[in-house]
Amino acid sequence: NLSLENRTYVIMGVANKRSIAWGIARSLSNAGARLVFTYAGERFEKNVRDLAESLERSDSLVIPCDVTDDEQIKEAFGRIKEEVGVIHGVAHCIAFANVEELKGEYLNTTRDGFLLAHNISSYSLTAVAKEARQLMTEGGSIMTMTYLGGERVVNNYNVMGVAKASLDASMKYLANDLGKDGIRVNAISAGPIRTLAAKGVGDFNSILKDIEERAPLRRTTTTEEVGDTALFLMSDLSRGLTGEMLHIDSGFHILG
Ligand code: 0WD
Repeated sequence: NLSLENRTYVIMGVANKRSIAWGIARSLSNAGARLVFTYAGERFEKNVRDLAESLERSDSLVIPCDVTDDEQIKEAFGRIKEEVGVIHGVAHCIAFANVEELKGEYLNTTRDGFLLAHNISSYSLTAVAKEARQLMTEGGSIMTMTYLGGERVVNNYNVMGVAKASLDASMKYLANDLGKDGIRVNAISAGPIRTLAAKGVGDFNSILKDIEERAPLRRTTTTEEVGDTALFLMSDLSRGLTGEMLHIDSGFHILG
């Protein structure tokens, strides 16, 4: 069933109340889960603590974890092990690229910008899965957030699209590695949502408008829709699903 009672999930990537990670947190929390939040740096700490305290359960753990630093990832999961022991899943909702490289021609991507986007947006899933596996002794579910721009060209998405393609492939290789431990790995490909990260993408408003006009459901995606799909992925109802990408995008991806 859909209940997550007696289970603990790590939510990575809440920046503010518009974050997709926060939509996921609310859905999992409503299903009875205990949550651990990780945040990128000090400037996010208060936001994340305030949001965590607004949940019905008051036993959330809130800890720092900048995913560019292997030591911080190790320390974060070490603390999670001490405080909660076993975890049942991780929601990886983290991405970053330089804003100057999210417009114009992809060709202008710098080596540093390319590596930065791939480091934070793609490699981090692998680094996190490696630590999480050790705490997922009862099996469970790891999920990440991706976007259509990794499968085909979306104007201005540029280096982030290339990083998402790498993330999507990592998700499959991780699913293959971790399946034998009863750990499933999947991705949600969300339609565009107005968040802090989305603000960096050039001409984001026209992307949203196109969805409203042409997507089968004729509306943009909400963080609640993504959250409820994450709940499915974290629950036993999805026990046969791994290595999969689910498009929660009002059906936009089927259009030519
Ligand atoms: O349209 C959208 N908003 C879509 C987002 C459509 C499809 C997918 N996504 C993806 C994003 O690419 C990302 O992977 O969903 C994920 C979550 O993004 P979001 O909710 O749209 O954006 P936001 O609320 O900004 O959360 C992303 C967070 C960061 O926020 P900032 O504002 O700093 O970019 O990723 C985290 C941080 O909290 N983050 C990091 N966390 C740990 N270590 C790091 C880092 N080094 N860098 C960024």
